[in-house]
Amino acid sequence: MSARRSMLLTISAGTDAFVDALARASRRGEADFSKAEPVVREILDHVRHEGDATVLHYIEKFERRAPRSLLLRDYGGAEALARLPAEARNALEYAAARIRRFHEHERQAMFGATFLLDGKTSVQGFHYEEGGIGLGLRVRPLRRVGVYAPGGKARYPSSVLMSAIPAQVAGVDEIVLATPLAGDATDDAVLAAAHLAGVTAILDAGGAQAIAALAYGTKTVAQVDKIVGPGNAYVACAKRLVYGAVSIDSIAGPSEILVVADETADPAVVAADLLSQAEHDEDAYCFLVTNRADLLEAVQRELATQLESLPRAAIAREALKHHGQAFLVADRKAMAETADMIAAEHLSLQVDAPETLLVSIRNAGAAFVGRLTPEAAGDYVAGPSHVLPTGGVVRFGSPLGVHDFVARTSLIRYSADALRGEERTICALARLEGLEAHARAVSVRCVVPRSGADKP
Ligand code: HSO
Ligand code: ZN
Repeated sequence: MSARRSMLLTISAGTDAFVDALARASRRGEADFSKAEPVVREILDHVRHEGDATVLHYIEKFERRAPRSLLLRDYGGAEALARLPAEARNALEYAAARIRRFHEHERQAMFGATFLLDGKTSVQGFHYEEGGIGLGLRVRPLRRVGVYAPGGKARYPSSVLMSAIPAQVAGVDEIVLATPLAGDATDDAVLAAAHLAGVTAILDAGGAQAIAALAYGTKTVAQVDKIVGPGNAYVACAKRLVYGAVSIDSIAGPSEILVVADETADPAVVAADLLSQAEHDEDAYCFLVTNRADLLEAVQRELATQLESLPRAAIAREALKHHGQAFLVADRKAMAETADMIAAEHLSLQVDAPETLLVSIRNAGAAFVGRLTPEAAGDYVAGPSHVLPTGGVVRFGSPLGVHDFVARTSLIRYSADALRGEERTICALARLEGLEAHARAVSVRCVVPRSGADKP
């Protein structure tokens, strides 16, 4: 059975429509950049060769404004924070503290090990010795990163916190926030968030021109090592094209939520969660996976009722119309399998024993466990970054975190005896590959020393 009910398209297991819909849902991340790419290539090329003047030219052309300066080092973040109404200021400070604590836990758990590199200087990473060979891995923060934050209808101070705080906790020296400023009081929340997140400068630009400036550097904007943060199709396309000159995080597509619900779920809560993603934009994805037809009917009714009083109902309706789907399946096993195939950015488990179900779901960007946990709490205050892979990328991608802002250096140190012990093995492998100079670079060190030359 496949029929358009009021809000979510219902697809029942065991039908061809189910197989098709699931296959289409798993391919939803295949972005089509054919429209954006020629424009973006031209922008990247111009900025790369002509620098600041071109960035300003594109800002004028696309953003219809002329910023006084491209890069603001003293952007007045502390003053902006002080100007905010107390409730907003407290909320931002509270969120920043929670996000920082979560990422400090991440840093400690994943990169907390340290060792003495020169016998007295402690560095992050690990080190051990094996038969006279010192081996280690040094973890080092990136020096300079660019954090992109969109302007317009998706201007979210929370995303500034969620992108920049992990970089700050990782120990990045310079965090440049690229975002188009409005030049009025509406900037305050973004400037305040930048201040709380340790942003060191603001690049007052958006779009592909901002990505180009960060990736290639100009006279006023220093080249960064990595660009992170969500943006529109032009930004996504630009990030993809500059990869190599700089690193990037995963390419963000429209927001997604997948609610898995059984008979213990409250239809009003399920509908509210679906709408909380649907209101982001017309392309947002809202999936429901359930084993209960009666629950699905109740959710459909709730969606219609709740939409009536939603300020962004027009956007949410479009999202539901394009990408609102309910998968009706037989049992918990099928619920887990379906959720796994969809591989959603946000997975909300509104079922009995949610952790037990989660054991059999591999693919999810962030899991919201139990019906008391709204996805919106994760968007703002819970702690983990809300910058998450979309479009099924969670199969191999992870939430933005401290790991995105560090690189590693392998450390290798041989003693004379250790090298002699491995000389034959290394030379055998080098000659197997026809690389005689490699073999000689080992043997030249293994000649019996004259006096005193055997010191390490
Ligand atoms: N849910 C969005 C993030 C966000 N929500 C920002 C509110 N503000 C990411 O998918
Ligand atoms: Zn959201």
